[in-house]
Amino acid sequence: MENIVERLLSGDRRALARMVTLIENEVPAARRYLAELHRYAGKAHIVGVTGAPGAGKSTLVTHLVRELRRRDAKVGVIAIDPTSPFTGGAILGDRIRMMELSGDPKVFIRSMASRGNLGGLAASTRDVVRALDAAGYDPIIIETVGTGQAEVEVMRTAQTVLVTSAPGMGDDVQAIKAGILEIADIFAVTKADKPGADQTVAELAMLLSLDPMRRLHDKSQPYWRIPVLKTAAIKDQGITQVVDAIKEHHDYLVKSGMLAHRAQRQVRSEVQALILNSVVNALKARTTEDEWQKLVDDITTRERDPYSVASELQERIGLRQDP
Ligand SMILES: Nc1nc2c(ncn2[C@@H]2O[C@H](COP(=O)(O)OP(=O)(O)O)[C@@H](O)[C@H]2O)c(=O)[nH]1
Ligand SMILES: [Mg+2]
Repeated sequence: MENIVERLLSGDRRALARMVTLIENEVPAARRYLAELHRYAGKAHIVGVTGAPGAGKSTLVTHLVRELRRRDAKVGVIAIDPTSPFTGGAILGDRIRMMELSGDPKVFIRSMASRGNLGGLAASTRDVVRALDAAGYDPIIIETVGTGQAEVEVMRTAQTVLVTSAPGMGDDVQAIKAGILEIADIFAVTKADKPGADQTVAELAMLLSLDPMRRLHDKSQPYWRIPVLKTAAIKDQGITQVVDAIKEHHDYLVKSGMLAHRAQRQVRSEVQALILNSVVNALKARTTEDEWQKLVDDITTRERDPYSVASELQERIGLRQDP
């Protein structure tokens, strides 16, 4: 049998699907394959689509994929389900809608369950992106709900982040204020066929005008002005504008040197995360849950302190003590 890496690189979709499963199941061999794939990746534009549940992300993504196909792109989609992949009506709806596209050999769609620890989801998403990228998919779209630290972490993998917000979801604008604003490169007010879309656009534009970077930026440097676009996916309106904005943002990232800068930052955090992960795994392999519980109890009852416990455990996994 030919090597899975070679088959993936030659465009075999089954090999790619298999690789994604290996990544999801954290099969140790996956790392070896990914290490080989690394040098073939790095070409794709990675686009994150986030927003509250029901904001219209999946519908928008489906239409974006259609438009990208019209432009002859080979598109990858990673949809991160907040629940298990086989439950939930909305998610089933997503799957059916997206399945229409998955008959297309130049579209690869995969949904991943957001289980596991905080760093785990971001790491496996990054690995799936790497596999799709090496297989020649470009752009790669990652859809995830905009709530929770794990999702924000996932969005860091993206080079361009599209934040969606539907009209009449007042809390949504609040949520955006609370943190998503910093990661947004493009805003899309979805369901613009419904009343209140213009008001949501105005609210977002207001929020963006408060962006301090806008005043602080060096005028001689390229500057990205975050666009607020309106889409009515069910009427196929505003889709080409979003695809154009995604492309323009990519051009901006290249010209400003931000793409290279972000790539460097990504690599730093990835290597650190890999080390951290192996330390945590080594610790888990050498301590039983009972023992761990006992230590936690001792610290909470003040019989022991966290520093000496950490030192002891560090030593057990062969890590040098802090100076
Ligand atoms: N009126 C209207 N409804 C939409 C539009 N886009 C999506 N929806 C509906 O909004 C609901 C949630 O959409 P979905 O794409 O699953 O949202 P997600 O949870 O953010 O992925 C579904 O019932 C969609 O049919 C739109 O452009 N206009
Ligand atoms: Mg969805």
